[in-house]
Amino acid sequence: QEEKIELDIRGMTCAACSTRIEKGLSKMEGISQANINLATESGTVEYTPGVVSTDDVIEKVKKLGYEAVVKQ
Ligand code: 9UX
Repeated sequence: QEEKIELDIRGMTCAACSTRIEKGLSKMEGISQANINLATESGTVEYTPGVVSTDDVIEKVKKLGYEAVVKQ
């Protein structure tokens, strides 16, 4: 069963940044969809718990050079 999380993302400065994050996340096992919005500095990620965790998602965004926080 997939779940969806909403993220706040800081550090994006051009439209290619959001595309970079989307592509990087989409490549991960357990992630079916990633939509990142530069203008609102946020995004949604659909994932399968047990295959990938929210911590994995945040870590990946950090490795790409941005900061992500799960919206509560
Ligand atoms: Mo645009 Mo973002 O050149 O890392 S891709 S600043």
